[in-house]
Amino acid sequence: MQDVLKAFGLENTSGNWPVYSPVDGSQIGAVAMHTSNDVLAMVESAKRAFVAWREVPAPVRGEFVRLLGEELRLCKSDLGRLVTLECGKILQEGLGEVQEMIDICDFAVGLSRQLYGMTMPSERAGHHMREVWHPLGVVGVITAFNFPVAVWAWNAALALVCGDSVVWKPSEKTPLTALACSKIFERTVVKFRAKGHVVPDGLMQVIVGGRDAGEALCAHHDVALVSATGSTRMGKAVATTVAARLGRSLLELGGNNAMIVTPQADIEMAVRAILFGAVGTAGQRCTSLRRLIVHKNVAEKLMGSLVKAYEAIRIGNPFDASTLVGPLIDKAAFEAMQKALADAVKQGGCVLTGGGRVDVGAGGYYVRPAIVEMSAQTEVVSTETFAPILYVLTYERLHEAIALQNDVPQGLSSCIFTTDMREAEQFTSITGSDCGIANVNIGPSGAEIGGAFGGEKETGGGRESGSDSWKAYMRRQTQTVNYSNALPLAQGIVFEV
Ligand code: UN1
Repeated sequence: MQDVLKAFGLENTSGNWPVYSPVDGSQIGAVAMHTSNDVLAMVESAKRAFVAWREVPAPVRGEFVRLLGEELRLCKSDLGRLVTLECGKILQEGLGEVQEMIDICDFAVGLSRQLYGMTMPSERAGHHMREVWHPLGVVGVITAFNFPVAVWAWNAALALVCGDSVVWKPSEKTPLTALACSKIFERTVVKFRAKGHVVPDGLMQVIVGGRDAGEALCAHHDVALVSATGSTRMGKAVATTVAARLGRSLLELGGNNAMIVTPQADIEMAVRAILFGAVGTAGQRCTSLRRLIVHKNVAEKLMGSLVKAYEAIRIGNPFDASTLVGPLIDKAAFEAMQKALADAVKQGGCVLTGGGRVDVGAGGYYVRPAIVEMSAQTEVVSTETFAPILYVLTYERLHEAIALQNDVPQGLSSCIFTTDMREAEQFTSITGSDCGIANVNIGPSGAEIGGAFGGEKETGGGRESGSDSWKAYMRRQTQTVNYSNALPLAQGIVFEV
């Protein structure tokens, strides 16, 4: 384990905040927590950095992000392993997360030569109207433990090509991966400067802190955008604080993602997708599959194969290549799972498999993923529990299944398994899924970075990563230039002396 920390010079960290690995519960380091005053100083320096960085031409900023992507390629294996060590996801997923960082860097590099504005015809002769996108300012990024590095990269890669500076508050459960990213960033700065380019100090800073530090970041009037990923409860607090000063927020919050399996589905494919979606990352993705809405005619067949597949899942050390499910992040996550299971039973549910703690011969909270049959979409089913619990409901008519799928407070990701194009089109139509993401014959998790990522309702409405999400990191200016000798007014208004 130590060698992974050594790769980033983090083998001898010290401070008042201990850091534990969920793999075996051992302490792997300690960090010094920043105070709210530290946050104020960081925002000040980020503001100075922004003022310099915004003047660097966007394609040159893109060159910086290209080098960042190169650095990430060089340390993909080390960083992937550190992610596994600190947040417990299996190594394949740890590496996948770093790949997601590399992908967004590539995307942002291309974007740095685009950032397109529009021109539009003016109603006035000799006038030119256009829309220009300018850098926005300091971007505050708040991330969760479950994607400790990729979500930072989605935000940072875009913010940097857009000409912004970044102050990042990672989860206090995963500060070491954040410090590793900061080292990777510094290596990039050295290489970029060696090429003769200017990078202002303070362009990207990491706050190691708790709730008070996050609050100080959100409340600061010099933070133009707060991009926050985490629970709906956290998002509501962030949104309120940022809105109180009329700042901008981009929220990517809880999901309660469903899959509809119709009688026309390829059942074998559905089973594989359910496994990855519901037990992958030990059910700790915001896109994890939490609800299965299956047609009553195929329920028995599907559930038979699924329970069998669940019972064969290898649970254990996330570094072992054969493991599919690693540990939960901590004891609190385990307790939340047990509480949800008890509530589900009280609300009429029947646990078909799993739910208990698994002894893998090390510390850590390892669990057997659970499937719970429900007769109704009760309160516990409508709540996001960050653990591998899959609730199963049945339906008879597709519109009922879609209504069930939409009848939760969250609106992140959704999917349907069917080979019938009518069903697939109905699901993705205006009257279909109300989520930000709607997939056909693909599970709800594992989105590519090219699409806009995020969801509706209590998921917060923000969009990150691909498509035109970059616009959130810039300010739009409408410009009208009069190159004539006259001064005609819009709407034909006459205003003569
Ligand atoms: C998250 O869980 O916060 O689509 C992000 C996915 C990943 C990102 C998940 N690309 O599952």
